[in-house]
Amino acid sequence: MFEQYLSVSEEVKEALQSNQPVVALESTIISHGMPYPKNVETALLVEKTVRENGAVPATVCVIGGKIVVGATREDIEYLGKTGLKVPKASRRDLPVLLSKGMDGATTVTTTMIGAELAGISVFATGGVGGVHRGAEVTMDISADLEELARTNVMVVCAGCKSILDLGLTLEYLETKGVPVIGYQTEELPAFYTDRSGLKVDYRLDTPEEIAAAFMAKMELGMNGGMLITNPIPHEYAMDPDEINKTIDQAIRDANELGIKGKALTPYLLDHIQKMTGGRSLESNIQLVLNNARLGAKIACAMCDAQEESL
Ligand code: PSU
Ligand code: MN
Repeated sequence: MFEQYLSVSEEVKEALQSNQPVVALESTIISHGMPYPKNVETALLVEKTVRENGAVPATVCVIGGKIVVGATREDIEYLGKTGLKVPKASRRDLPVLLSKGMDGATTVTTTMIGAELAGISVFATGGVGGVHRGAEVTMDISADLEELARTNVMVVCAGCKSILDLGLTLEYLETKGVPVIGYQTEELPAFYTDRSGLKVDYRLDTPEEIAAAFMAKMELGMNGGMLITNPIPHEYAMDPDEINKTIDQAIRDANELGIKGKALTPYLLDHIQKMTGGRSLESNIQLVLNNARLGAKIACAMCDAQEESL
Protein backbone atom coordinates (compact mmCIF):
# COMPACT_ATOMS: atom_id res chain seq x y z
CA MET A 1 0.00 0.00 0.00
CA PHE A 2 1.49 3.31 -1.06
CA GLU A 3 -0.15 5.12 1.88
CA GLN A 4 2.65 4.05 4.21
CA TYR A 5 5.00 6.25 2.15
CA LEU A 6 2.65 9.23 1.89
CA SER A 7 1.81 11.82 4.53
CA VAL A 8 -0.79 14.41 3.51
CA SER A 9 -1.40 17.26 5.96
CA GLU A 10 -4.86 17.55 7.53
CA GLU A 11 -5.47 20.91 5.88
CA VAL A 12 -4.67 19.58 2.41
CA LYS A 13 -6.69 16.40 2.98
CA GLU A 14 -9.74 18.38 4.07
CA ALA A 15 -9.44 20.79 1.15
CA LEU A 16 -9.25 17.94 -1.36
CA GLN A 17 -12.17 16.08 0.21
CA SER A 18 -14.39 19.16 -0.08
CA ASN A 19 -13.27 20.07 -3.63
CA GLN A 20 -11.38 23.17 -2.50
CA PRO A 21 -8.49 24.39 -4.68
CA VAL A 22 -4.99 23.16 -3.75
CA VAL A 23 -1.66 24.09 -5.35
CA ALA A 24 1.40 21.84 -4.97
CA LEU A 25 4.85 23.47 -4.54
CA GLU A 26 8.30 21.90 -4.85
CA SER A 27 11.22 21.78 -2.40
CA THR A 28 14.35 21.44 -4.57
CA ILE A 29 13.90 25.13 -5.28
CA ILE A 30 14.24 25.64 -1.49
CA SER A 31 17.24 23.38 -0.80
CA HIS A 32 19.10 23.59 -4.11
CA GLY A 33 17.72 26.60 -5.96
CA MET A 34 18.20 29.58 -3.64
CA PRO A 35 20.53 30.53 -0.77
CA TYR A 36 19.46 30.60 2.90
CA PRO A 37 17.61 32.57 4.31
CA LYS A 38 16.03 33.90 1.08
CA ASN A 39 14.93 30.36 0.23
CA VAL A 40 12.85 29.98 3.41
CA GLU A 41 11.44 33.51 3.18
CA THR A 42 10.46 32.88 -0.43
CA ALA A 43 8.89 29.49 0.24
CA LEU A 44 6.73 30.99 2.99
CA LEU A 45 5.82 33.98 0.82
CA VAL A 46 4.85 31.67 -2.04
CA GLU A 47 2.53 29.75 0.32
CA LYS A 48 1.00 33.04 1.50
CA THR A 49 0.49 34.16 -2.11
CA VAL A 50 -1.33 30.92 -2.94
CA ARG A 51 -3.64 31.52 0.06
CA GLU A 52 -4.27 35.16 -0.90
CA ASN A 53 -5.42 33.91 -4.28
CA GLY A 54 -7.95 31.48 -2.86
CA ALA A 55 -6.14 28.12 -2.74
CA VAL A 56 -4.44 25.93 -0.14
CA PRO A 57 -0.65 25.53 -0.63
CA ALA A 58 0.88 22.05 -0.41
CA THR A 59 4.66 22.11 -0.35
CA VAL A 60 5.97 18.63 -1.17
CA CYS A 61 9.16 17.09 0.25
CA VAL A 62 10.47 13.79 1.62
CA ILE A 63 10.88 13.59 5.40
CA GLY A 64 11.79 10.45 7.31
CA GLY A 65 10.95 8.13 4.44
CA LYS A 66 7.56 9.63 3.60
CA ILE A 67 6.47 11.86 0.76
CA VAL A 68 5.02 14.83 2.65
CA VAL A 69 2.28 16.77 0.85
CA GLY A 70 1.70 19.94 2.87
CA ALA A 71 5.03 20.59 4.61
CA THR A 72 5.03 22.42 7.93
CA ARG A 73 6.89 25.66 8.58
CA GLU A 74 9.46 23.59 10.49
CA ASP A 75 9.94 21.29 7.48
CA ILE A 76 10.50 24.33 5.23
CA GLU A 77 13.00 25.87 7.65
CA TYR A 78 14.86 22.56 7.92
CA LEU A 79 15.00 22.15 4.11
CA GLY A 80 16.23 25.70 3.66
CA LYS A 81 18.87 25.61 6.38
CA THR A 82 20.20 22.19 5.42
CA GLY A 83 20.44 23.23 1.77
CA LEU A 84 22.56 21.06 -0.51
CA LYS A 85 22.97 18.45 2.23
CA VAL A 86 19.36 17.40 1.66
CA PRO A 87 19.44 14.81 -1.14
CA LYS A 88 17.94 16.09 -4.39
CA ALA A 89 15.19 13.54 -4.95
CA SER A 90 14.19 12.70 -8.50
CA ARG A 91 12.16 9.64 -9.59
CA ARG A 92 15.11 7.24 -9.45
CA ASP A 93 15.94 8.33 -5.87
CA LEU A 94 12.55 7.67 -4.24
CA PRO A 95 12.78 3.88 -3.71
CA VAL A 96 15.95 4.05 -1.62
CA LEU A 97 15.14 7.33 0.19
CA LEU A 98 11.72 5.99 1.23
CA SER A 99 12.81 2.49 2.22
CA LYS A 100 15.69 3.87 4.29
CA GLY A 101 13.58 6.51 6.04
CA MET A 102 15.60 9.38 4.61
CA ASP A 103 14.82 13.01 3.69
CA GLY A 104 14.81 14.57 0.24
CA ALA A 105 14.08 17.77 -1.65
CA THR A 106 11.55 17.05 -4.38
CA THR A 107 12.22 18.22 -7.94
CA VAL A 108 9.47 18.96 -10.44
CA THR A 109 9.39 15.21 -11.16
CA THR A 110 8.86 14.00 -7.61
CA THR A 111 6.58 16.89 -6.69
CA MET A 112 4.34 15.78 -9.58
CA ILE A 113 4.46 12.22 -8.23
CA GLY A 114 3.49 13.36 -4.71
CA ALA A 115 0.78 15.68 -6.04
CA GLU A 116 -0.79 12.92 -8.14
CA LEU A 117 -0.74 10.42 -5.25
CA ALA A 118 -2.51 12.98 -3.05
CA GLY A 119 -5.01 13.98 -5.79
CA ILE A 120 -3.71 17.48 -6.60
CA SER A 121 -3.78 18.57 -10.26
CA VAL A 122 -2.05 21.98 -10.18
CA PHE A 123 1.59 22.61 -9.27
CA ALA A 124 3.39 25.96 -9.42
CA THR A 125 7.16 26.46 -9.50
CA GLY A 126 9.90 28.59 -11.08
CA GLY A 127 11.47 26.67 -13.92
CA VAL A 128 11.38 23.08 -15.12
CA GLY A 129 14.31 20.92 -16.17
CA GLY A 130 14.74 20.06 -19.84
CA VAL A 131 17.20 19.06 -22.54
CA HIS A 132 20.60 20.47 -21.62
CA ARG A 133 22.80 22.18 -24.19
CA GLY A 134 25.11 19.55 -25.62
CA ALA A 135 22.68 16.74 -24.75
CA GLU A 136 23.37 15.14 -28.14
CA VAL A 137 26.70 14.13 -26.54
CA THR A 138 25.99 14.03 -22.78
CA MET A 139 22.41 12.67 -22.98
CA ASP A 140 21.58 15.00 -20.08
CA ILE A 141 17.82 15.30 -20.33
CA SER A 142 15.90 16.09 -17.16
CA ALA A 143 13.57 13.44 -15.79
CA ASP A 144 11.04 16.30 -15.54
CA LEU A 145 10.20 15.85 -19.22
CA GLU A 146 9.39 12.15 -18.84
CA GLU A 147 7.27 12.92 -15.80
CA LEU A 148 5.32 15.52 -17.77
CA ALA A 149 4.67 12.77 -20.30
CA ARG A 150 3.20 10.32 -17.81
CA THR A 151 1.83 12.02 -14.66
CA ASN A 152 -1.48 13.86 -14.56
CA VAL A 153 -0.40 17.16 -13.05
CA MET A 154 -0.31 20.58 -14.65
CA VAL A 155 2.94 22.49 -14.04
CA VAL A 156 2.86 26.29 -13.98
CA CYS A 157 6.35 27.71 -14.61
CA ALA A 158 8.10 30.71 -16.18
CA GLY A 159 9.43 28.62 -19.07
CA CYS A 160 12.94 27.21 -19.10
CA LYS A 161 16.24 28.89 -18.43
CA SER A 162 18.58 29.08 -21.35
CA ILE A 163 20.98 26.87 -19.38
CA LEU A 164 18.91 24.41 -21.46
CA ASP A 165 18.55 24.01 -25.19
CA LEU A 166 15.04 25.44 -25.41
CA GLY A 167 14.45 24.31 -29.00
CA LEU A 168 15.34 20.70 -28.21
CA THR A 169 13.26 20.85 -25.02
CA LEU A 170 10.20 21.83 -27.09
CA GLU A 171 10.92 19.02 -29.59
CA TYR A 172 11.12 16.49 -26.77
CA LEU A 173 7.84 17.68 -25.26
CA GLU A 174 6.18 17.47 -28.68
CA THR A 175 7.35 13.89 -29.12
CA LYS A 176 5.99 13.01 -25.69
CA GLY A 177 2.64 14.68 -26.39
CA VAL A 178 2.90 17.32 -23.69
CA PRO A 179 0.95 20.50 -24.50
CA VAL A 180 3.02 23.67 -23.97
CA ILE A 181 0.67 26.56 -23.22
CA GLY A 182 1.64 30.23 -23.12
CA TYR A 183 -0.40 32.25 -20.63
CA GLN A 184 -1.30 35.46 -22.46
CA THR A 185 1.67 34.97 -24.79
CA GLU A 186 2.59 33.23 -28.06
CA GLU A 187 6.29 33.30 -27.23
CA LEU A 188 7.89 30.75 -24.92
CA PRO A 189 9.17 32.71 -21.91
CA ALA A 190 12.75 31.97 -20.88
CA PHE A 191 12.57 32.29 -17.10
CA TYR A 192 14.57 35.50 -16.44
CA THR A 193 13.30 37.07 -19.65
CA ASP A 194 10.02 37.04 -21.52
CA ARG A 195 11.92 36.58 -24.80
CA SER A 196 13.14 33.33 -26.33
CA GLY A 197 12.30 33.71 -30.01
CA LEU A 198 10.43 30.38 -29.83
CA LYS A 199 6.71 29.73 -30.01
CA VAL A 200 4.50 27.88 -27.54
CA ASP A 201 1.94 25.39 -28.89
CA TYR A 202 -1.10 27.40 -27.82
CA ARG A 203 -1.77 30.75 -26.27
CA LEU A 204 -4.56 30.73 -23.65
CA ASP A 205 -5.61 33.95 -21.97
CA THR A 206 -7.62 32.93 -18.90
CA PRO A 207 -7.31 30.44 -16.00
CA GLU A 208 -10.71 29.07 -17.09
CA GLU A 209 -9.44 28.16 -20.57
CA ILE A 210 -6.41 26.43 -19.06
CA ALA A 211 -8.59 24.49 -16.61
CA ALA A 212 -10.91 23.45 -19.47
CA ALA A 213 -8.00 22.16 -21.60
CA PHE A 214 -6.66 20.08 -18.71
CA MET A 215 -10.10 18.68 -17.97
CA ALA A 216 -10.56 17.68 -21.64
CA LYS A 217 -7.29 15.77 -21.47
CA MET A 218 -8.36 14.04 -18.25
CA GLU A 219 -11.79 13.16 -19.65
CA LEU A 220 -10.10 11.45 -22.59
CA GLY A 221 -7.95 9.40 -20.23
CA MET A 222 -4.79 10.81 -21.82
CA ASN A 223 -2.03 10.41 -19.27
CA GLY A 224 0.48 13.15 -18.75
CA GLY A 225 0.71 16.73 -17.63
CA MET A 226 0.57 20.11 -19.27
CA LEU A 227 3.19 22.80 -19.17
CA ILE A 228 1.80 26.27 -18.51
CA THR A 229 4.42 28.91 -19.23
CA ASN A 230 3.80 32.25 -17.54
CA PRO A 231 6.15 35.10 -18.47
CA ILE A 232 8.00 36.93 -15.71
CA PRO A 233 6.32 40.33 -15.09
CA HIS A 234 8.08 42.75 -17.45
CA GLU A 235 9.35 45.07 -14.70
CA TYR A 236 11.34 42.18 -13.18
CA ALA A 237 12.61 40.71 -16.46
CA MET A 238 16.35 40.79 -17.13
CA ASP A 239 18.00 41.95 -20.33
CA PRO A 240 18.19 38.83 -22.57
CA ASP A 241 21.70 39.62 -23.91
CA GLU A 242 23.11 40.19 -20.46
CA ILE A 243 21.61 37.10 -18.85
CA ASN A 244 22.50 34.90 -21.83
CA LYS A 245 26.15 36.00 -21.66
CA THR A 246 26.18 35.15 -17.95
CA ILE A 247 24.62 31.75 -18.64
CA ASP A 248 27.16 31.01 -21.41
CA GLN A 249 29.99 31.78 -18.99
CA ALA A 250 28.41 29.61 -16.25
CA ILE A 251 28.15 26.67 -18.67
CA ARG A 252 31.80 27.07 -19.72
CA ASP A 253 32.85 27.11 -16.04
CA ALA A 254 30.78 23.99 -15.30
CA ASN A 255 32.39 22.18 -18.24
CA GLU A 256 35.87 23.16 -17.13
CA LEU A 257 35.18 21.92 -13.60
CA GLY A 258 33.67 18.70 -14.97
CA ILE A 259 30.34 19.25 -13.18
CA LYS A 260 27.60 17.00 -14.51
CA GLY A 261 24.62 14.82 -13.57
CA LYS A 262 22.28 15.98 -10.81
CA ALA A 263 24.82 18.55 -9.60
CA LEU A 264 24.78 20.53 -12.86
CA THR A 265 21.50 22.45 -12.51
CA PRO A 266 22.13 23.53 -8.87
CA TYR A 267 25.70 24.59 -9.79
CA LEU A 268 24.50 26.72 -12.69
CA LEU A 269 21.71 28.35 -10.65
CA ASP A 270 24.11 29.28 -7.84
CA HIS A 271 26.84 30.49 -10.19
CA ILE A 272 24.44 32.69 -12.16
CA GLN A 273 23.13 34.20 -8.92
CA LYS A 274 26.67 35.05 -7.81
CA MET A 275 27.67 36.49 -11.19
CA THR A 276 24.63 38.79 -11.36
CA GLY A 277 25.16 40.03 -7.80
CA GLY A 278 21.79 38.72 -6.64
CA ARG A 279 19.72 40.47 -9.33
CA SER A 280 18.79 37.16 -10.89
CA LEU A 281 17.68 35.95 -7.45
CA GLU A 282 15.25 38.85 -7.19
CA SER A 283 13.85 38.04 -10.66
CA ASN A 284 13.63 34.39 -9.66
CA ILE A 285 11.61 35.21 -6.54
CA GLN A 286 9.23 37.48 -8.45
CA LEU A 287 8.53 34.94 -11.17
CA VAL A 288 7.79 32.20 -8.63
CA LEU A 289 5.29 34.49 -6.87
CA ASN A 290 3.72 35.26 -10.24
CA ASN A 291 3.36 31.53 -10.93
CA ALA A 292 1.88 30.93 -7.47
CA ARG A 293 -0.81 33.53 -8.25
CA LEU A 294 -1.66 31.95 -11.61
CA GLY A 295 -1.53 28.41 -10.18
CA ALA A 296 -4.04 29.37 -7.48
CA LYS A 297 -6.36 30.96 -10.04
CA ILE A 298 -6.25 27.88 -12.27
CA ALA A 299 -6.91 25.60 -9.27
CA CYS A 300 -9.94 27.75 -8.39
CA ALA A 301 -11.18 27.61 -11.99
CA MET A 302 -10.83 23.79 -12.00
CA CYS A 303 -12.85 23.43 -8.81
CA ASP A 304 -15.58 25.72 -10.17
CA ALA A 305 -15.75 23.77 -13.43
CA GLN A 306 -15.90 20.45 -11.55
CA GLU A 307 -18.75 21.71 -9.35
CA GLU A 308 -20.69 22.76 -12.46
CA SER A 309 -20.22 19.42 -14.16
CA LEU A 310 -21.58 17.49 -11.12
N1 PSU B 1 15.37 24.97 -12.99
C1 PSU B 1 15.27 26.14 -12.34
N2 PSU B 1 15.18 26.14 -10.98
C2 PSU B 1 15.16 24.99 -10.27
C3 PSU B 1 15.25 23.76 -10.96
C4 PSU B 1 15.34 23.80 -12.31
O1 PSU B 1 15.28 27.17 -12.99
O2 PSU B 1 15.09 25.04 -9.03
C5 PSU B 1 15.19 22.48 -10.20
C6 PSU B 1 13.77 21.89 -10.23
O3 PSU B 1 13.52 21.20 -9.03
C7 PSU B 1 13.86 20.90 -11.38
C8 PSU B 1 15.26 20.38 -11.20
O4 PSU B 1 12.91 19.86 -11.31
O5 PSU B 1 16.03 21.52 -10.83
C9 PSU B 1 15.79 19.76 -12.47
O6 PSU B 1 17.03 19.18 -12.21
P1 PSU B 1 17.77 18.32 -13.34
O7 PSU B 1 18.14 19.32 -14.41
O8 PSU B 1 18.95 17.72 -12.64
O9 PSU B 1 16.77 17.30 -13.81
MN1 MN C 1 20.29 16.06 -15.60
